[in-house]
Amino acid sequence: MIKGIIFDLDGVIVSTDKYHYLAWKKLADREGIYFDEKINNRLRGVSRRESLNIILEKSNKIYREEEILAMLDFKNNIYRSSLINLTPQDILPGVVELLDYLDAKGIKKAIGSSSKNTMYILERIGLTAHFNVIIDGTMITKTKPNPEVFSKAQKQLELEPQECLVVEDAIAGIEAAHNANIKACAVGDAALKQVGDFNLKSILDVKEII
Ligand code: B16
Ligand code: MG
Repeated sequence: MIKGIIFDLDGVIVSTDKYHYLAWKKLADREGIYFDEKINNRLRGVSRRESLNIILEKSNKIYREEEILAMLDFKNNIYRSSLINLTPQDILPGVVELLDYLDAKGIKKAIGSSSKNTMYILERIGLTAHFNVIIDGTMITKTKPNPEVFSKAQKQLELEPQECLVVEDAIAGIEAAHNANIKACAVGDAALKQVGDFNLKSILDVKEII
């Protein structure tokens, strides 16, 4: 029986993925590195540092550590500036209805995100108080597909893995759920690629599974 749902944030609750793309694109253009939407899909759910490593696969230049750190800051500053415009209207369709439904059913809710900007994003969209547990990029040492983020959320929910479901848009996130022995509902890019245990057209289809 499902007693808790662990939601990824970016691409599931809110479409900050487009802002990540635009900020990385600015950095790649500045550095003269080829970057497109296909490469961007590999960054979904992956930490900031690991995302830059993937982008730098297309570069021949060897960067010094301080240059890497400066690039991470450059990207995050652009990304943070775009988050200022986030409002509750940016919550993805069906999310609020699903959260209310889970409340009515007494099912616990958690966030399991790789983002170090999670708390800021949740505050901007007014959803912080809706979650029993929030695990984000500041609380983990290993990025998805490592199971750390979801295992931590599952333990803090005080549930067993088989009592939880993860909702994810990233292939790396679906793998992370599986590595945590938790079944995964795929939405967005991951659903298109049919990598979930359940591949959903709408997040509201979670209602049919629990
Ligand atoms: P930040 P999620 C992930 O969020 C994003 O999908 C990924 O593109 C990003 O690099 C990562 O957060 C780190 O984000 O730079 O804000 O710390 O999908 O796990 O909610
Ligand atoms: Mg995501």
